[in-house]
Amino acid sequence: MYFLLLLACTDPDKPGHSDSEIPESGDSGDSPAMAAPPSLIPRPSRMEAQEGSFVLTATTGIIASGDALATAELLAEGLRLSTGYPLPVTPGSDASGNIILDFDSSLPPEGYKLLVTPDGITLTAADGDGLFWATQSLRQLLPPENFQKKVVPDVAWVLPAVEVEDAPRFGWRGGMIDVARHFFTVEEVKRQIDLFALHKLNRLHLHLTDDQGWRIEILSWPQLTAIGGSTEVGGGEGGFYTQADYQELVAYAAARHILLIPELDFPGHAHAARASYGELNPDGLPLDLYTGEGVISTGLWLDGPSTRDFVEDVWTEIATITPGPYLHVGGDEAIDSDPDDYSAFLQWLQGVVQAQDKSLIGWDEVGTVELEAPFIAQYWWNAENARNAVAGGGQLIASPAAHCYLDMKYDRSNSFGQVWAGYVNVEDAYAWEPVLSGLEDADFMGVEAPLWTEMVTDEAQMDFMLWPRLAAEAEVGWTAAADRDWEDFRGRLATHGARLDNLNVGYYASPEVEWQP
Ligand code: TNX
Repeated sequence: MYFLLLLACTDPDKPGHSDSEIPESGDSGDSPAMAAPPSLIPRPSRMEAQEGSFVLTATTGIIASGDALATAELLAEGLRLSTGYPLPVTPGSDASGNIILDFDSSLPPEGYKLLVTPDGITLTAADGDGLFWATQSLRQLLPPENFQKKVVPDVAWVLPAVEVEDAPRFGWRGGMIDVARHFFTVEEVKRQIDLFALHKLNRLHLHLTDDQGWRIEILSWPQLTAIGGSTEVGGGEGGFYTQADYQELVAYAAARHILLIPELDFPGHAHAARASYGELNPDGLPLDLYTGEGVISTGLWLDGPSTRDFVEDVWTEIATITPGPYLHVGGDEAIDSDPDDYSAFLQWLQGVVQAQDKSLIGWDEVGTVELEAPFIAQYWWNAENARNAVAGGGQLIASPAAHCYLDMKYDRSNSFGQVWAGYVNVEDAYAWEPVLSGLEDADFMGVEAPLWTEMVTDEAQMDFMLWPRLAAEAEVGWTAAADRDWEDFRGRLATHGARLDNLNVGYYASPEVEWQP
């Protein structure tokens, strides 16, 4: 049922088809311009190529009203930059020569229909998410230069006529950025948010605290950032987000239909907190800051008289500025805590989270604890913990290190990256099934790929580790298992590279892919 491609419209040898002819304006019905065959990532549920193409011109308008307006404006803003066209957004119903965005309540959550004909383009969805994802597909149908941030002259802005009907397999498709080991600025994170959106990823998990850094302002405990945020792995100057910065990221992500998930990692990985406040330590003295690359996972002093007040305070402040329903409490590698103390602490912590009307997420170790449903365990290493979590009424996020840990090297040629979970090349990131045997799709919220940053020091290295592997993970989370095929993905990725190039993404041009120039 998939890919009934009628490629006649893209045959360069057919009379009247030449990529040197740039249409001037207006009606695109029998445009001479050549459209590339549709090639979308993630792969949609159904796509049928049609005869002809649509040409975006100086007279194209975008038609939307009500709840569709914000998405229409974002689409217009993006396309104005590269095309230089006015692309006015107005209410109305006349699709001819225009791009029309509208709602259709019969479609599934986050799903959409995208119809490109020579006369106009129609995007419909049941909800704002679906409409936004439809615009991301639309942009992938345009020439890759549409991703530039400045006007690109002499491009025929042609889209192949096509009918797409699409909806995701999982409602959770995410990436995690560890801003604790190395700090990344608001602007750097926003740039990745845009890239997430392009791939229909809808969750950004920020790992905000770890042994080497505390990255979020806490008004009631200001030394967390003054001291704990003052450095990072390697001893650089570190940094932190003010609460206003954090809220700016939440809003920027939300406008792109991405939910931000904050993580404060306890009871392990708490060295930066204990270096910031003496009262979190048995001898009353703050620890020395830790700037090493290796995992030490200093535990909280669980019996300390201030420790629970501290944890409750920081979570209360974060919950107040987090509109989403999830708080990620960490819970991994609690090597300093005895299992009973760990359980008691996690159960207490779930109460703190519930008091804020939120749901708890933790790394798979929380599967060893009897928690109240609903809760979510993020499966990264121990499948038995993950299964225990499900048996206890929890759900899972699939992040198995061997497929999802984007701090691993792709292959032997890479000069930096971890190898403890093996190499993770693009095929490893793509060709895996998130649902553990014996469990069901419904046991899984979805898929998330973490980028730990002990070895990732700057934006260029972040780009290299995330892309194109995160595009592979996005398809694992979005596309039905039966519609996924590595050879097919590899072919589409070859085309996708030009999009990433136009976005100035320093991705790893893995030799697994025959990248198109
Ligand atoms: C394990 S995964 C960790 C992190 C490290 C990562 C390095 C997890 C929950 N904990 O603290 O950064 O390995 O690959």
